[in-house]
Amino acid sequence: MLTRIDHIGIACFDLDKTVEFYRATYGFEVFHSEVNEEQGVREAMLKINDTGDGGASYLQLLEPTREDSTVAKWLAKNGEGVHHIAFGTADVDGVAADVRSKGVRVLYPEPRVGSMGSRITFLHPKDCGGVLTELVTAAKSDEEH
Ligand code: CMX
Ligand code: CO
Repeated sequence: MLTRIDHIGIACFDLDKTVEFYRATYGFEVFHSEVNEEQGVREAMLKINDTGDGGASYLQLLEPTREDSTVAKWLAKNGEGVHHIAFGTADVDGVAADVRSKGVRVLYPEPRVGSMGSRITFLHPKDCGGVLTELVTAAKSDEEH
């Protein structure tokens, strides 16, 4: 079951500048930042609200760390903007299997490591009406089980 919007992923050329825009314009502060070498991104998570299912909602600001990363490729083609949406679930494996059985391409055979130790996978945008869609199980909900 999908229980919330975990985050909206926003691709940018300059993470520090984009963080400053969200701070100055809306007052959002960086809750967490990290580099995910596997995904080829430097990222900042801006927390928008807390929910009761072990996760929360965030904006995920993404700057590519290398030219051959998916985000660098996307930025070169589209410029800055909304890159993907992510739904939260307590069971990323179960939701991925369910969605796969409905004919939607799930990009990874097994979930990989995402922000803050979460487990993530992606659905192909061409099977989702042009929307790159991520599924996330927050690390915190795992710990609580
Ligand atoms: N949203 C919507 N459509 C997208 C897209 C996106 N973010 N990225 C690519 N596409 C579309 C392209 O426009 C292209 O469409 P056309 O053929 O009509 O031109 C098609 O998908 C293929 O795109 P591509 O540029 O050739 O890119 P690839 O096929 O090499 O990669 C994808 C696309 C989805 C497989 C790849 O981006 C991917 O593996 N994404 C998942 C990982 C990821 O995005 N990581 C960064 C975020 C990390 C995080 O959230 O933690
Ligand atoms: Co994401």
